[in-house]
Amino acid sequence: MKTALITGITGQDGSFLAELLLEKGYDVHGTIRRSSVDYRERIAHLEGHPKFHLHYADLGDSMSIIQVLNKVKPDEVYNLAAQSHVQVSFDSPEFTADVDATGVLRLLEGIRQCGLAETCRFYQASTSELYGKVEEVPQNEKTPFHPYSPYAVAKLYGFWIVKEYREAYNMFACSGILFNHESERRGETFVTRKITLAAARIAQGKQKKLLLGNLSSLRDWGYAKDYVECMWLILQQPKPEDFVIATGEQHSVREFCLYAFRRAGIELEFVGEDENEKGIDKATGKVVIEVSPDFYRPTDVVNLWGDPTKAKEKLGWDPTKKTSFEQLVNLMVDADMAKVAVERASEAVRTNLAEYLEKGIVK
Ligand code: NAP
Ligand code: G4F
Repeated sequence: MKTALITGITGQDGSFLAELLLEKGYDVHGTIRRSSVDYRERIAHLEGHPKFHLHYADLGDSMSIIQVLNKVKPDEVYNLAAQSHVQVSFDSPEFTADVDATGVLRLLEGIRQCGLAETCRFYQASTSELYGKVEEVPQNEKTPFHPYSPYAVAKLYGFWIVKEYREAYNMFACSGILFNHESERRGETFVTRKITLAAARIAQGKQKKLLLGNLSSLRDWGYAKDYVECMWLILQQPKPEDFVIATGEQHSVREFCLYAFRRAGIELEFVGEDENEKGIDKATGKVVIEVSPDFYRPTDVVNLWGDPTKAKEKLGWDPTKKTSFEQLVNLMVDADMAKVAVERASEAVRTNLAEYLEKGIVK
């Protein structure tokens, strides 16, 4: 029976990967950070499982990493921990570099110093952001990198240090160059989730408008649950290699809005250009989407489109047999429609309660 250590287990991908590995019979260990609020929502359903274990560790803290590696002695390490928000990396570039670049080094060196280099396989959560200001379309494993944000520059270091440890110390260390992958568990400030939540709230009369940045940005969006399967497959190969994981399909932010609002029951029409572009509810004529330069980035990556041929051939992973773009949008909107409906119900209860308290009906 294998033992896996997942850093970033509380995140979108960490939670799906933990589920997958538990299903495969692994002993699953994850690292968490202390926080003053509860942030374990995505893994709460796994706590109490006999093969699920959590440890405090931070990628900024070598001692905590060494301690957990020594204790767990994993057969596989999946390094998913990161400051993963591109826009935030412009505000916190040094923190992003410490976690997303030096953090990878701390983990690799920790594996070596704990005497696990020969037995432990290592997966690094690399990213299509490495292609940044893209030099060709679509992008594959041979496309030159041109990182275009502090996040991408930090992740580029992570990519190269993994390659270095593979070559210098013969470690089974690989990077998955994953294109954007989303889900009902996606953080609420990434564009897809921001749109599906807003579509649900606007459809249920809870929000009036959605403010977005660059509507023309193009992404290759897949479903996170399908992508964590590739992380595992990459570590089961006969030799360590890097892989692009993508759907091979590209859509704009504007198009994502059209599909999401339609699923929520609102037909949209876009009018105007650039900062004056607006999304209008065709049925009511109301403006429900506006562009705000607050969400523009100093440098924006606008043309990501992955070529998953190598993954298809070597991993046997075929994105055409996985969740489609429309299915992804639909499942996200459906989950948010349900979430918002409950929010409304509990809010209504609170409102009624306040009223009842005021009238002395409830004491
Ligand atoms: P996410 O939801 O933002 O999760 C990030 C995880 O990293 C969280 O568990 C977070 O813990 C943890 N973390 C942050 N800083 C840390 C630190 N200093 N020490 C230890 N843990 C830390 O991200 P995701 O979407 O699941 O992505 C997983 C990984 O894949 C990330 O490395 C991301 O950069 C990369 N990636 C993502 C995509 C995508 O489209 N989702 C595409 C390519 C690559 P807290 O809960 O405590 O904050
Ligand atoms: O959803 P996003 O914030 O994701 P982004 O920047 O592509 O990064 C995500 O995917 C990467 C893989 O390529 C990961 F490595 C990374 O960790 C993260 O998971 O933005 C997507 C696009 C951008 O071009 C952005 O400018 O959407 C555009 N956008 C337009 N309006 C917006 C908004 N992005 C956000 N977050 N919020 C907006 O209001």
